[in-house]
Amino acid sequence: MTRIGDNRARLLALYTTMCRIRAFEETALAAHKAGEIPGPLHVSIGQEAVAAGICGNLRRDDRITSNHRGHGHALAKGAGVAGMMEELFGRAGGHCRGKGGSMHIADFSVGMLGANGVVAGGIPIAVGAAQGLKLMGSDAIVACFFGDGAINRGPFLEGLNWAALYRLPVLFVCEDNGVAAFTATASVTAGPGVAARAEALGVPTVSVDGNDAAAVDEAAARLVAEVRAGTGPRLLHATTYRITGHTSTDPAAWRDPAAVEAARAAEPILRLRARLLSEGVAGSTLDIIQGDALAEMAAARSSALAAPWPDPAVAWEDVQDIGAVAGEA
Ligand SMILES: Cc1ncc(C[n+]2csc(CCOP(=O)(O)OP(=O)(O)O)c2C)c(N)n1
Repeated sequence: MTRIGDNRARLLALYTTMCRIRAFEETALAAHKAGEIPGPLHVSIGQEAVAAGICGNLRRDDRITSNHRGHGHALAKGAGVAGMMEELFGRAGGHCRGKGGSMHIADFSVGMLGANGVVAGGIPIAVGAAQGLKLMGSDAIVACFFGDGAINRGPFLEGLNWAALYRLPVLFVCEDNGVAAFTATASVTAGPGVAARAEALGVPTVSVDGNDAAAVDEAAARLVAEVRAGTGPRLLHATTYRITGHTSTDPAAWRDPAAVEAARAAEPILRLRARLLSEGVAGSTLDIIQGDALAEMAAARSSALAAPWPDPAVAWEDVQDIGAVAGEA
């Protein structure tokens, strides 16, 4: 893939996606604080470059699976903002009719197979989807997002093993923010980490600065092409930093304030902005992109607040094993 000539457009597209993710999550946090959203949110502020860089290299018919911190993945893959916001607000027009909330947003129309509250739960789903695509003779691929905490769960081993054995079209993406909820991941992880584990299973791995959107984009372009060509799974290890606490109710007092301050200075949107400015893009152009993103999300918040609640009669629809739930088993 040649980038000469279209490089600035690519960077601006990345910037736009990242600003939209940041604006969505900041708006959602404000709505949560105002009591408009039931249940906590897991936001990805500081990690936006990974979602934007990967999904910018995917086709609409490619699939993704996500984790509990999935707003950015869904948005970058093209999920509708109104449906996402309404889902957080528990309204009938949400992508999952208001039943899933923040941790379970799915939008099959754009290949977003679902966020997932179970750590590592998206990995077998991605592998199964990839096997289905391969059986159907499709050249679509699956990008599978998970955190560094997920590599200590069984589905990581099972999923990578199966994908490698059957040469399935999966790009595994480990967003390594150094913590699993509140715990330093290194303190609970044996051995050298995710890349070594993947390589041991024969899954080629690339490591990248996950706060450098252009670097993620470059790496993703190459890996997506390899996976699409049928060479089997690949893994991208993207190091990043989650600026906020674990959930919207966590003030993150456990964080080292100096580390947070350093992370704010090195956060991916500011970094890409600096690069675009240095390449001659006007600051006013970037301000407009940011302002548009904020306006889009503010409008989605107002609409979600005014949107109808689900009919209580549908509460038991979409529920597995309904007999047991209703006490009839
Ligand atoms: C199977 C399972 N075990 C425990 C939890 C509780 N839990 C929620 S998020 C989380 C940490 C996940 O770490 P990571 O995937 O690195 O993402 P992070 O939240 O740190 O960004 C844990 C242990 C869970 N949701 N699922």
